[in-house]
Amino acid sequence: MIQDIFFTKQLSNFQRRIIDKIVRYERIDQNEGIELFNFDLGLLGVLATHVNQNKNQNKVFFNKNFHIEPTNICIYDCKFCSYHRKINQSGSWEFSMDDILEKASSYKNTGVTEVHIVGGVHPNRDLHYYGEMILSIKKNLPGIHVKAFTAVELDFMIKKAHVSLEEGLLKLKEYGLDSIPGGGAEIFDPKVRKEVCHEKSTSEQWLSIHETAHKVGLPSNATILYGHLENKTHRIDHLEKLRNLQDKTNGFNTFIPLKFKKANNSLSYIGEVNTIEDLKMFAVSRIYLDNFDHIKAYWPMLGKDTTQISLSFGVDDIDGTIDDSTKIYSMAGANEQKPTMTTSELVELIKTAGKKPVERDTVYNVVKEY
Ligand code: V47
Ligand code: SF4
Repeated sequence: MIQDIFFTKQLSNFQRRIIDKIVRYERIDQNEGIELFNFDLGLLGVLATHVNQNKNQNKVFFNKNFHIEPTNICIYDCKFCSYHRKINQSGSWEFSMDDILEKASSYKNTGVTEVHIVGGVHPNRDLHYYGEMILSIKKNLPGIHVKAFTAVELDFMIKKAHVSLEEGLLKLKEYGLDSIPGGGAEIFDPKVRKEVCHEKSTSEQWLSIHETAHKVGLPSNATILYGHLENKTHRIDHLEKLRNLQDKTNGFNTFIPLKFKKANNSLSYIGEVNTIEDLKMFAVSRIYLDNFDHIKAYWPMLGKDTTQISLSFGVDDIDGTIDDSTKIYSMAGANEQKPTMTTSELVELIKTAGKKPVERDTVYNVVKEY
């Protein structure tokens, strides 16, 4: 019995009741979620693996993808962000439509199934500009899945085009948008959010954009930015809001905990949390989000070693090949400064962790089993 393992440890009655619920796949509440962070790491790994096995068995998913970051010019000034610049500031970039098409075309016949587009909130670009970008990319790469724009970018580009949220999302879908990535969620607690990114879309706006996207048939991902000013109560509050929305819409594909990286930003003084904390965050997310099928570790940020270990802490997805096409994390001091992994490297990483690699498309249809 899985419970027998735990009775060799010193546990309170409260902790035993939580374990009992998890073992029986019952939903835990917020207080129980907060208590999980006090659990021994090994125990959390066993519990998260128990939940994950029930959902994904031994499978670990990855995809073949690349990123386009059209600009790092941004009207906002999030304190954790190392990436944004103002127009004409040194280090800023604005790719032209031709640059973007050239990049997209270079992936012809490479087997990539997804392009992930994300960038700064540019003051002069509205949804029609980005819609044309999607149209042209799809002309060059027919059949590619376009996962694009955080809720924060969408909020701005839709308002700039003077249409309602629903009209804007439908229009982007018409242009060829297929799904929405999970960025911009940061931390939903209003006080901490105000501290780390006071100007940008509120938590309510983020949730409403994802709810409306699900309503019009655009699936999405969700994230949390952890390891800065938030505490475990804020983390569980964040997960609770996502779990509630998922109960309503069932539109989220996956949840991605993003570890705060400290280089070159205004929160550098905080430092970074350690690997134990990372693994706890993955395990608690896996256990708490009982209505999410997948938990993703974003390997360029975590590094290959921690990503591999995360597979024993509830993670069943490690994102994609990426092909050195993102700067958000390298500029913040990520473990992988030139993030590229070939398919065989991804497969090897998963196999040496004792798991079964499965290439997926963005919405988790199986492309190939290894
Ligand atoms: O919202 C910015 C984060 C996010 C830092 O949906 C930082 O598949 C850590 O959401 N340290 C954008 N994180 C990227 C994102 C994402 C990434 C990979 C896959 C998916 C997906 C989505 O990056 C931002 C913010 O939370 N971020 N700066 C930093 N210093
Ligand atoms: Fe802009 Fe995004 Fe950076 Fe915030 S995190 S400053 S919205 S690019």
